[in-house]
Amino acid sequence: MYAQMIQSEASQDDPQKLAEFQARIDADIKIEPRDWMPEGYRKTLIRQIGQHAHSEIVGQLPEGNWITRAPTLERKMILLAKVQDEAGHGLYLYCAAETLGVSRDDLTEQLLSGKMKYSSIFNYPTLTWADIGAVGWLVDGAAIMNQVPLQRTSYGPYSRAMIRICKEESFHQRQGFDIMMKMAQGTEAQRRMAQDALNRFWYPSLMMFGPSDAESVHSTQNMAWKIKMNTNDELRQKFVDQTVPQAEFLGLTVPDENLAWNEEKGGYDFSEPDWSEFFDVLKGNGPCNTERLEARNKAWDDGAWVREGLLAHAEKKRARKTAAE
Ligand code: FAQ
Repeated sequence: MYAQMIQSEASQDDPQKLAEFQARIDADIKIEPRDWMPEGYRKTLIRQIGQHAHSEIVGQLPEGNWITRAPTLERKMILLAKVQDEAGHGLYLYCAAETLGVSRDDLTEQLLSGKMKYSSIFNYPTLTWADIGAVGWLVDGAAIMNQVPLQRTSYGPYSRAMIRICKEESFHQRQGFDIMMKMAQGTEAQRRMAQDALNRFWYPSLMMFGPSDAESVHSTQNMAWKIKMNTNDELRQKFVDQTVPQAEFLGLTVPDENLAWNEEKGGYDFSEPDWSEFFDVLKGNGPCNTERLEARNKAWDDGAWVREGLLAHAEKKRARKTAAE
């Protein structure tokens, strides 16, 4: 509880402290766990890092679904390694959140009870092997677009976790693109599966960047605090500009009739996702929300004996140490 230990409530309104804090942010000096920080900064970081960690953990489920059905031993090994990487990312991020005075158990409890969010994208199903290509290419592609700037985020532990995570995510994106290449250059049926995966994952991937800037609740304050480095729409535009030529290279069609290069802005014009669908998924009504939470709750319940065993072992060790003293 570092942050809570050193911050009195009265100091929260101290204009000098607030000004000094903002000056550090403006000078690109990282904020570390023991530094003074406004309560709002701490809370929004716990929210964002916690949601990010949960996304990595829940994000294992759509791909985990295909580990036993990967088409070759090599593909199975690659997918297994990728899913394990996502678990690792979740753990770094829970550790980063813990430095802000929240416990991992608290965060887990809030995920399992549906109080805390995770990325909307993981509420969509992976129906075919091509979907695993689309997840790596588009979902990891969108994740990287968002996370590369976060390497410069103002909170030290989050920024350092991002540096490590981004290295692994770029490998994930390439393996997804490689699957898409094989499918797009394969038989007619494989090419159709690749196109179908792109059709279904395109708009949910655009939604990953969050609502439009006009609807975003946290962007203005979080950009001033350099928790967020870009707006949701800026990153969405960059993602479209990067991904459309990749789809063309694959010989696939982005499912958007309004997609057109705009010379003046130096980027593509494109259709907005269906935002009512996005907010519906956030409310718990996506195709897989119930299934995802049930799977995480089951994993938690099935692991009770491990936690009990570890606690009993720790208690035994503590008792032995006390007896020896
Ligand atoms: N899904 O005011 P804003 C990955 C919520 S990692 C669900 O714009 P903010 C790796 C938002 O929380 C993917 N909820 O919010 C992987 C807020 O609600 P609240 C995760 C969303 O925070 C790949 C409300 O809407 N990445 O994929 C979403 O400023 C493959 C208003 O929105 C991160 O978490 C959404 N898509 O901006 C794993 C990156 N968008 O909390 C496995 C870090 C918005 O007030 C396989 N996070 N909301 O109730 C961020 O950069 C930001 O939090 C944003 C949202 C950009 C996601």
